[in-house]
Amino acid sequence: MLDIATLAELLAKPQKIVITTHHKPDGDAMGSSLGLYNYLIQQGHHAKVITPTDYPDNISWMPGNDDVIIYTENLEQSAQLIADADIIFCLDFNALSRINNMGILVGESAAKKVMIDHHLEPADFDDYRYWDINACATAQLVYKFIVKELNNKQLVNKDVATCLYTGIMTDSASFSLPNTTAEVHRIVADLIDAGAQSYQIHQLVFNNSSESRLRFLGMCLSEKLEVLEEYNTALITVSKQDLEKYNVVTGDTEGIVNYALSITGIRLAAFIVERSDMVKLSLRSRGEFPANDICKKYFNGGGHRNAAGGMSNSSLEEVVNQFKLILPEYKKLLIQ
Ligand SMILES: [Mn+2]
Repeated sequence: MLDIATLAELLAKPQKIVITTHHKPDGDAMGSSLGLYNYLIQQGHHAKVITPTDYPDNISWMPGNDDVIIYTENLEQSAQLIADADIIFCLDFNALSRINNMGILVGESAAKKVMIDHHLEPADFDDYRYWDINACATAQLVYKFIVKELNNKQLVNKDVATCLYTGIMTDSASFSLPNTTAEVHRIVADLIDAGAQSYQIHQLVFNNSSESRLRFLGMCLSEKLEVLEEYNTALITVSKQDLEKYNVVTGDTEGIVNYALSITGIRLAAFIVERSDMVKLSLRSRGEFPANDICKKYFNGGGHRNAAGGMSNSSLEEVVNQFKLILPEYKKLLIQ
C-alpha cells in the first residue's frame, strides 16, 4: 500500500499515467476521468483516459474528450499504454471485472494502481485507495483528492471544474439524491467559481436527446410500464425487437427507470432490457429498500442501496417472471 505522501511525491514528477473507468461509462465515470486528466496534464504528466467501451453522445463533449481512447477500438495502443504506465487511476469502479478484458491488462501491469470510488465492497487490487461510499459521485472524491489530499486547489481550472461538475450533477440526479449534502453543494459552488457553467452543462447533458430516443421513451412509458400496486413496484420491460425498432444506441436507455420510480407511492422500480447476449436489469428504490440485495442475490449484480444493476442469461420472459416471484419475499419492506 502507498501512503498519500509517497503518492504525492510520485505525482510531483512527470509520470506515464493511464486513467480508466467502468464499462459503459456514465456522466460520473467520464466527468471524474476527464476532470483528473485535465488536472494531471497541467503538471506535465503524460496522461491518457482509456475507457473499456464507448459512451453516449450527451457526455462526449467534455474538455479532453477528443484525447480519450476507447479500448475496444484501439486494442494494441491501449495494451501498450497500460503495460508502460507508471500509475493507473481506476475511477468510479472497484473491481477489475468492471472493465472487461482490460481488467487482465491492468492487473498484470506493474503500474501503481490508485482507486478513487464510491461503490460498495471494493476488491483488493489497488496500491492506494481513496474510497467513500457516502460520496454522491466519484467526481466529488476526485475534487477532494486534488484539493485536500494534494493541496492543489489552484489547479482546478475551468476544464477540471466543468468535468467534475458534470460528474456530480449526473450521479446525484441533478443534486436531488439524499447524499447531495451541504458539502457537495459547497464543492459545486467552488466548481462554478472555477468556471463551470451550470446552465450550459445541464443543456448539453439533459437537453440533448435524439428524436428516436424521445419516441423510445414514450413507447416505454405508454406501452411497457407495468405497475404492481400490491408491492409498490413498477417495471418497464423492453425486448430486443423494441431496441431495434427505435434504433436505440448507447445511453438511450439511461435514466428511464427513474420515470417508473417517480410514480407516487412506488418504492421499487425496475428496467429490464433484453440485450443481444443477456438480459440486464436496472433497479432503483426509495428510502431503506435494498435494491442491491435483489441484484446480488438473484441477478449476478449489486450496486448501491437505491441504485443497483444485475444480469441474467435466462430469457426476458423468465427474468420478468423471476423478478415478480421475488417480490413477496420483500413485501414487508415494500409496503411500509
Ligand atoms: Mn459514480
